Amino acid sequence: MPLHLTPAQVDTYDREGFVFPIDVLSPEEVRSFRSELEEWERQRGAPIDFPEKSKSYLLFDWADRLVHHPRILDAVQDVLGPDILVYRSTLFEKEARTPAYVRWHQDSTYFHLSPHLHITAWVALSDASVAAGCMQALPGSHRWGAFEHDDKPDPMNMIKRGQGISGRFDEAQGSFMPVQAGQMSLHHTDLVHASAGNDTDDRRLGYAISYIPAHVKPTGPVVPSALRVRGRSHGHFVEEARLHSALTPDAYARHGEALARFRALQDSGFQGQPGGSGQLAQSAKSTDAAQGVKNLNGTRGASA
Ligand SMILES: O=C(O)CCC(=O)C(=O)O
Repeated sequence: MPLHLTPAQVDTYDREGFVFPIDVLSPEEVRSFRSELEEWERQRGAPIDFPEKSKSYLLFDWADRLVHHPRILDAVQDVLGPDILVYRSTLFEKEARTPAYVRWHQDSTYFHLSPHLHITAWVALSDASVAAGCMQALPGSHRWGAFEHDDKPDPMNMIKRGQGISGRFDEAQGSFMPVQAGQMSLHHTDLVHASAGNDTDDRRLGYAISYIPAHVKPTGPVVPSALRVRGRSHGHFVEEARLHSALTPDAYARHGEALARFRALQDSGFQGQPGGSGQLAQSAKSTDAAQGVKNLNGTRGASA
């Protein structure tokens, strides 16, 4: 018996590669998470950006509470089973009336995990309507295999290197995945998905949490870190410690170490493609990623 999803929702996820909307947060919770984030942004005088918007659960109380939220974890457990790690998170933020977007892509091509069992819980902290640039997906594409990706960096692309699939789905619209504040969608790591700009007067805030079952293994030359949030760890990742004091120098140091590990892998290229992690030593010699790999291999397996 599922813990939070209905059997029909579990079937939909299996068949389509995504499922929505799933109610997870009360209006009070949405208000408190969003106001904590926006109070921090007000103090710094700018919207959240890298590095804080990546793996935010190692820096902010609101994000720590979200990745441990029992309703989110219950829904994720319905798909992944009882031993659950957070591999990464990204706050996908589109300011009001901006053309921020992501290209058609598959997360698995640059997450460097095997098998492909990672799931993203995309939790809406504001309404993500079609007009606000909610996610779009190609139903069933999680079963179509891996597509070749390339990098097209662009300031308006919310994914750092602008990863995406060229020339295949450029004109496609896909199925929209609108969610209201407090709801989430779940999508499979092999699903082809994208999103367009925000044409509304509110910012669009989606906290995308990448959960993996603890038996999944990292591939590639650097052991990345992950946070155990339910059940037991299987020892395949450097274990992150749960945040105990938000935004302190200690929290920033742990966050920086975790991000360095993640980026060294992510910036090494695409899994299974020329220039991907299998060929890291050759392809990434002159990049920051290569330097990161060099530094981190010295501390392989050390705790973050
Ligand atoms: O928030 C978006 O529009 C894109 C999110 C995304 O690509 C993801 O969560 O994998």
